[in-house]
Amino acid sequence: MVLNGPNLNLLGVRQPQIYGYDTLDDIGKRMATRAKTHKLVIDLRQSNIEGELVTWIQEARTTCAGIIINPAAYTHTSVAILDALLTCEFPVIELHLSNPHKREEFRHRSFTSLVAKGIIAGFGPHGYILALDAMAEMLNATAGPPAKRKVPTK
Ligand code: CA2
Repeated sequence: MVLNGPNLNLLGVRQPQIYGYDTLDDIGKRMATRAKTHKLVIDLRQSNIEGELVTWIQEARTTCAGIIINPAAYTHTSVAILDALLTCEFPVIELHLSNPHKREEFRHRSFTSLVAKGIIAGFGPHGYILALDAMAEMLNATAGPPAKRKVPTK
């Protein structure tokens, strides 16, 4: 599951100098194509509502292999999203289009980082592809050596 927090529905429409020219729809299409090469399927969602993101994280616990999440402003504020992510037993990757550490000090603190396996930040929309590749790698690694994998690689 690929989760996106508040205002990311405005991607490609406002502030392209910070967040790039791609819309979330563009990103979703590129991720879906890339996901096929990894034999994965993505479910990309966006919400401006904290509780909705929490509900989707709970849903992902039983339906998904991992979460890539750009919690947007909730990165820096949401204990509720952190608590929901803490209940997940699969890999969580935190993702940001910009590099929050180059920005205002209040963006330097991330609750999500406490649970994330890894963080990708500052690569714009391409970060979503980097995160997907990293997720595929992690899922393959946890599947064990090729002989023990349930899904054949070819
Ligand atoms: O760099 C990121 O991806 C952020 O998660 C984006 C958040 C910001 O609060 C984080 O500190 C870093 C803001 C998302 C706002 O999205 C917009 C997209 C287009 C136009 C305006 C806002």
